[in-house]
Amino acid sequence: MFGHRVDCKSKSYHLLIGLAIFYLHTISCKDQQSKGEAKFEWPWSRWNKTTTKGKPAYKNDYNQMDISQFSDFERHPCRRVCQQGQSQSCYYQLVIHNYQRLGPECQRCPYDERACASESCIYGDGVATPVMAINRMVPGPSIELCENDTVVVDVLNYLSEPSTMHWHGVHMTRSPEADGAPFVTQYPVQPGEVYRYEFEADRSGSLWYHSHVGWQRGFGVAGALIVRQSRQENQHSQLYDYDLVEHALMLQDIFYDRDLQQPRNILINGKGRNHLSQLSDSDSRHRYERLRVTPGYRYRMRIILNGIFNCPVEFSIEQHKLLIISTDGNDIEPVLADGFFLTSAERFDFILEANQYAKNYWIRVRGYEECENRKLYQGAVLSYRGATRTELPQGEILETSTSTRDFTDPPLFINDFRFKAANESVFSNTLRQLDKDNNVGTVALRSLHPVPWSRYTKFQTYYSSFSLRQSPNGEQLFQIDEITYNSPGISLLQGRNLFNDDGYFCNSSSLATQGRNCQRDLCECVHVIRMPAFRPIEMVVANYMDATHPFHIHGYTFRLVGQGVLGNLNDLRNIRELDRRGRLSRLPEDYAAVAKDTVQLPGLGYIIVRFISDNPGFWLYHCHVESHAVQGMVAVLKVGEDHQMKRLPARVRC
Ligand SMILES: [Cu+2]
Repeated sequence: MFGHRVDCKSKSYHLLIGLAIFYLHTISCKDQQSKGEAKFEWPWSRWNKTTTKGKPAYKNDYNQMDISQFSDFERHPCRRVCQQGQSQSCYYQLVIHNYQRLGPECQRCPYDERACASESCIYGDGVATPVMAINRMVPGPSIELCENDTVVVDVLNYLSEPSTMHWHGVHMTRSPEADGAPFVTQYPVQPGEVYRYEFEADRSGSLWYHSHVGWQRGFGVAGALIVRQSRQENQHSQLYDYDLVEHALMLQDIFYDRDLQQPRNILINGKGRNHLSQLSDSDSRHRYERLRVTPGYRYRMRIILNGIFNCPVEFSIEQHKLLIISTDGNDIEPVLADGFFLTSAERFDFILEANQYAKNYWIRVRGYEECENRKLYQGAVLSYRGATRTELPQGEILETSTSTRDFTDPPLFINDFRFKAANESVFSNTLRQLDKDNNVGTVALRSLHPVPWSRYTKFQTYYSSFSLRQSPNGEQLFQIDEITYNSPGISLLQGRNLFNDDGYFCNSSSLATQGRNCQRDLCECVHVIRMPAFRPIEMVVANYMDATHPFHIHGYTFRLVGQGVLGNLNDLRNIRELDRRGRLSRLPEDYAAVAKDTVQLPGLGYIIVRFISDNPGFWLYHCHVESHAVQGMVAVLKVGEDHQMKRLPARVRC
């Protein structure tokens, strides 16, 4: 009891100090504002809608930059064959700046393919449109590391708006301040400023990096982050001969100009045909990405979807099978398939055996949902040594045959986002789906590693929901737990000792305690869900919308133990009730559930994910469709107590 009182006293003491600092801070910010300096938004500022409101001042200021600052890291010393116990310290400089597709640098490219390779030309699909580039590249340069390398990246913001960089898939166990979540783990990097990200490559796999502010990812601020293992540690090393960085493909649905309403194309490594022209796919005036292979060898390929709109894609290669070995950087038991689906931020690695007649083949990407409405698709060229280097495959990209097999044998695709409703066991449903449609659902994939808990582990379950509602003024509000996220004004990790959580945060239970009904009222606040550290955690997330949403959390890799569609019964009240009666089934306890950091939350369906909360901190939890996240489909997981998190200097800032 005594201890408790002391604790309370010290808490209120801290709170008083915190309030005093806030007060002083607000005063000084007001002073600065009156002098016409930086504006301090307090207490709430909406989620970083930087590029949506008003027209930002786009300056083509890259001309003044020192060209020697740019690098594609092709000769970087950390690009090497990984050896056990030989980690390095790796330094990179990323300059983010405004740029243009089909700018003056590309004048000769439409007539001469070789001219497109000039280092300063971003040809894209041949439509002039503003982009945000990294080191004059879209997507940005690939970073290649070995597991356990120490990474130091200076990000120079030459944009005319704030920015941050998120390292998608890196757990940031010892460096939460490098996670790149604006006002959660850091203050945004202001125009003209540099921020140094220092972290350890704490796991291997196909990871990526991207801006976490506004629509910058959609303007092109993203790149591949490939972390390899030594041959001894790599359990799939026997399956392939080559793992080349040029075989990493970043797919992106893009918009034109600053029209953020709709996707206009899908690009593969920033290239491809446009859909404004009537030219056939195999017309030599299109500029496609080319992947070269030599007959008889096996190649590891890495596919990353930098998805901006609700635009899942289907990936396949003409007349080739894909041996799928990894998803989101996590190795799985290999599955031989004809192709796979990706929603935003998901990755698949596969092995392609160059065992077909030596010619050029189409690599095919077909868009669905919002991309299907506009009939968007894209191609790249798989070019065998011996085939004509400049020639394109014959025929149209999507019309060519799917498989090398006989057509009576239906093609097999994995990770299909189009689920079928079923009230029964998810797992038997998955197996039946395998049977009927010959497709493998995400939940049926098997990790190479058993789950890190026992069959007797008791999980603490959190129920959560993704939904959409209309505000009275017609604005679409995307929500988690029927709350639209507002960005705080004080970065949560840096300022955590300066505020009282209960006054600063909200979540469904705190709002219910206050008598707020978020189904009726509009709830907008700093949505923070608290979880204890170092506990087995389970999240059951329901989707109230027809569309699939890519569920993503920072700081963790989780295991997917359930995924299904309940249709009209898919609300949390029903799901809780089903669960209470033991009818919301999970995979068997001994099943090596697939490990992911982003997973499809099916339309009118649900997912069940599990992880051990061994990484205390503030971690974003959000939909990875950019257009949904900027409209509020975001929350924060506060894992552990303030004292369990890394000590960082408390900072407030204008
Ligand atoms: Cu979404």
